[in-house]
Amino acid sequence: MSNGKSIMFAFLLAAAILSSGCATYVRDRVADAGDIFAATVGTGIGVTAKAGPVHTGLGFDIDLYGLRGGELGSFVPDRKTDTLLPPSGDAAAIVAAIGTFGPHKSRAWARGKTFSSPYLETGELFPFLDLPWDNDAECHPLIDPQWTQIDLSVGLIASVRLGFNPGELLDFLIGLVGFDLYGDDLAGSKEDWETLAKKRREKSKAKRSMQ
Ligand SMILES: [Ca+2]
Repeated sequence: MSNGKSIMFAFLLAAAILSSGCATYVRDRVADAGDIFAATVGTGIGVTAKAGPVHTGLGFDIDLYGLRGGELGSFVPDRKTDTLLPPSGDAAAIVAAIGTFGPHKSRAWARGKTFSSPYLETGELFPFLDLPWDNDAECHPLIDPQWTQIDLSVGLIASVRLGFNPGELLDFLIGLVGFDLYGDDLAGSKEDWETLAKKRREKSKAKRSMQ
């Protein structure tokens, strides 16, 4: 192979490696950006507000469409999955509040964004607190994304939710230089969600054992 051909080959190889790495990087940064804000429309009545685990209001809502937990699209329950509870919604009666987000074995689940109130799993209610609960909670980051989520929902038959998560903003910003605060950089991966969720849990466990 001549020098010219060798240089061209090396250039093409570097370009191919770089472009595949870049595509993964870009997909993960786009996914991180999508976690920062929530904006959904749905159905409900009254007002609910949440700042991390502090959750109150008077009313309920069910998300139908929009952006929440990095997912953009429909939150309409899938009849085929036998879901008894809506996959995304809040209910609050001043001191008692519950919330739930996202079906298991979804992209949001693999990225550690799904949660339920303990009430939905154990029947326990805590005054003004809606603690994020998940089967995999012990494997979540020490600061779960839900600890930094701020949401406001207003409904009068139709409902609107707006949310902001400063923790996810930090995850996005430091993600630009290659650090994954919430262990959710899976958007560039090609494996199925269960495999990815397992990997995230193992990564979180390893991080915890080092702390
Ligand atoms: Ca991230």
